[in-house]
Amino acid sequence: MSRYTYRLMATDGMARRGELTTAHGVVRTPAFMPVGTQGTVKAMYTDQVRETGADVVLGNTYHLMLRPGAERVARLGGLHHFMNWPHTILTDSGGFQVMSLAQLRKLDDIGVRFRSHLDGAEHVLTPERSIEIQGLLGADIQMQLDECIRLPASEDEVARAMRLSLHWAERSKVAFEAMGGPDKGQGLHGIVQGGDVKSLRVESARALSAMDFGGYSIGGLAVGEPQDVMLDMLETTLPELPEDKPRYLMGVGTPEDILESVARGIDMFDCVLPTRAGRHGLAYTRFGKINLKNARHADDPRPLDADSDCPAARDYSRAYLHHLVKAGEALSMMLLTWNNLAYYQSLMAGMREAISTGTFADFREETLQGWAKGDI
Ligand code: PRF
Repeated sequence: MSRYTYRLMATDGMARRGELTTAHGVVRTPAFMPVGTQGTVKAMYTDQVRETGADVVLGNTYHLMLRPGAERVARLGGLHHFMNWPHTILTDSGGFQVMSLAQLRKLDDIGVRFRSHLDGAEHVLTPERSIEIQGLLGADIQMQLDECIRLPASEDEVARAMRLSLHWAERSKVAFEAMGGPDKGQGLHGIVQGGDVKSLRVESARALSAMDFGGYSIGGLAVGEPQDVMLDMLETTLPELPEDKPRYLMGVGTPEDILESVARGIDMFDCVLPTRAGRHGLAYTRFGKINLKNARHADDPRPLDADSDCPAARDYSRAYLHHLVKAGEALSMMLLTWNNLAYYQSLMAGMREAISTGTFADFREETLQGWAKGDI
């Protein structure tokens, strides 16, 4: 059984190329993890997700505990088997989703009490129960329960949530070890909070580092603050984390956010953007964003990207994609999701290669120029 280990292979400036090993395979970093909230990356077959170059997908404690239920998934052989994804799975702990989706939330030291957005039933999520659920699902990479504050927020409120998250980090780690997570090759991440307050970010990162987690996640960003504030927080936070552990920026982001965050030392990302945008007629390409709803595509015989390896980008005209989007056809969602995930993965592969060869600065410049030039 492989243990959860990270190996730093090359650096270029602050950017890092590495490999994360889990019981279900190797994750090449910097990595983008497609979001599979309900045990499916929406509109994609798992084989297809793999073929785009994904080494890991994300699942959600909150959704899966409510439906179909963590104990049921465990009885059915765990999430890998249930969704037919034999590679690495990372799960979020549920706190963030409770805050954005559940009703009548009540949070205290013990945990968070809430009503399901599906049927109104009452549930309690504690740090221990979140770890138990992630263990039942069989997640290779697990997250502590935390509290993420939307910005702008008062410094007192940010400090309170950060300290509560630290307290929950300790309890999560005790529960994870008691459950035998390390023996199963699983890893647990502590989550740095602290909003847009540098001193609180530093305090959080130092306290978590002292607890010695398998990896570190950066939470509480991309929650309403401008991009330069987010990047500033990364510059403050990352030097406080151990170099020999992976760093995961949660819920980020646009291709540009990812490029700029890799430049500052982030190793892992997840975001609904490529999948959600794909279901709403938006394509991400090396020429920037293309909105297929726009009538200017109605007579355009060109594919999204003739040089792409992805059939969705290469083998269908923009005119056809425009037609499918206008007609509300399921195939438009399938093709655009496929294109977008393939583009995100090619961006990650490009960054990994550039870091290995010491050409990250050039890659960054060329990529930004490609987006700026547009799709002509
Ligand atoms: N905490 C957790 N999940 C998250 C976040 C967080 O702060 C974010 C914030 N961008 C996305 N997903 N547990």
